[in-house]
Amino acid sequence: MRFIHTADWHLGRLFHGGHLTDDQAHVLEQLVDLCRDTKPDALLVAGDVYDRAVPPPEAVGLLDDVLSRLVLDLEVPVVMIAGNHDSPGRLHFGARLLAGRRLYVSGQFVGRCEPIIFHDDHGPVHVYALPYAEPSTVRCTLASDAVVDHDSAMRAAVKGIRDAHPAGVRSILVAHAFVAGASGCESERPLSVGGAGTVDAGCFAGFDYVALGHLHRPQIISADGVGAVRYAGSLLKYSFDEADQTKSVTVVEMDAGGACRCEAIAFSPRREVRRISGLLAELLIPPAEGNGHDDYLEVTLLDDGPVLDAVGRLREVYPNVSELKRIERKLDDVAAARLDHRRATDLELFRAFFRHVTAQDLAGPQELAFAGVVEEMRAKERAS
Ligand SMILES: [Mn+2]
Repeated sequence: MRFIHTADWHLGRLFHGGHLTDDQAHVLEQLVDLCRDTKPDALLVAGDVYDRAVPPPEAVGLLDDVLSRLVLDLEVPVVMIAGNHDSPGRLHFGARLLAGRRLYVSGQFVGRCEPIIFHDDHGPVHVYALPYAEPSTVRCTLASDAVVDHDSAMRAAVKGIRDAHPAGVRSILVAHAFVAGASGCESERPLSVGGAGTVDAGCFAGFDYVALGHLHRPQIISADGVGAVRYAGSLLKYSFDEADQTKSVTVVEMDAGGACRCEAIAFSPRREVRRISGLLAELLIPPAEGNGHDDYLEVTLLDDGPVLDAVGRLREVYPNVSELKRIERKLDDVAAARLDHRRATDLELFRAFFRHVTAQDLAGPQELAFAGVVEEMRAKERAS
C-alpha cells in the first residue's frame, strides 16, 4: 500500500498580520500534483486542518477546492482528523455523507474508533483515524477515572483500538499529539497549561505506522514495538524559529509485512521565511533580482544609535519585513547594583543608564554634551 502523510495545514492562519491563503494554495497545488503523479491509495491528514475553530471563508474555500480535486478528480481517498486547533463538531460536519465518496473525516472523539479498511495485493490494511480530544472529553466519553492527562487519554483510546483489532492485519494510526522527547517550535499551541501535555511513544506499540500531527518540524520518533512513528510537519513555516527547516510530506510504501519505506518530498514555498541581520545602511542595498526580496523576513538591526522608521525604510526594499529586532546588549547588573541612586550625581546616573542600554562607556565628548544639557535645564529652572 502506498499512502501520503501530511499534517498541520493551518488553513486560515495569519503570519504577522497577513493572510497566508495564497502561500498555502501554492504548496497544496504541489500536493495535488504529487497525488496525481504517485497515485497513492490514501492521503492522511493528521489534524490542524484549520488554524481556528471558526476559519475564514477563504480557508474553507481552499480546503473545499483541494479536497474536491483529490477525491473527485483524482479519486484519492482522504482520511482527515481534527487537531487541537480544529473545532471537533464543525470539522465533523457531513462525515457520514462524505465517507460515501471516500472522504473520511473524523472530527469528534466518540469512544469507538472503527477502522477504514484499504486493500492491496497482500490483503487488508486498517486505518484508524483518532481525532484530537481533550483528556476530559476522553475521560467522560469512556467513563474512565484512569484518564487524567494526555498520556493516559491516548493509552485508553489506543487500547480500545488494539482490543478490537484483528491479529495479523496491518494497521495505521492517524493521531494528533505531542510525543515526549520530540522537538517543538514556536508556532504550536501548547496542549495543556501547566502539566506536560505529552504522550509516551510506547503507547503506540503494535501499529505498523503512526501518522502524527501537532509538531511542525518533520521528524521520526523511535519507539519499541512500533513500525514507524512520524511527524509529517506543517505545510509551511509558521514561525521564524522554523527558518532552518524544510517542510515536506511523507510518501510511504508499506510492504506485505507492514514494514514501511518513507520518503520526504519537500515543498517549495511561494515565499521563504528567513532571518537576516546587518547594519541598516547595508540592508537597504537592494538584493539581486529574484533573490527573495519578497520573502517573509525577521530583520535584526546591528546599528547602535537610534534609527528612524527602520521598518518603513526596509519595506521599500523588502516589502514583507514581518519583524524587526535590535541587538540586545548584555546588562552590567553588578555595576548597576553597586550604584547608590540616592547619592549618585546626575552624571553618574546617566553613565550607568548609558552603559545599561548600550553596553559601552560614555566617551569624553558625550559626557561633556550631557553636562551641557543638564546645565541648560538647571539654568532654565532657575530662571523660571
Ligand atoms: Mn499544529
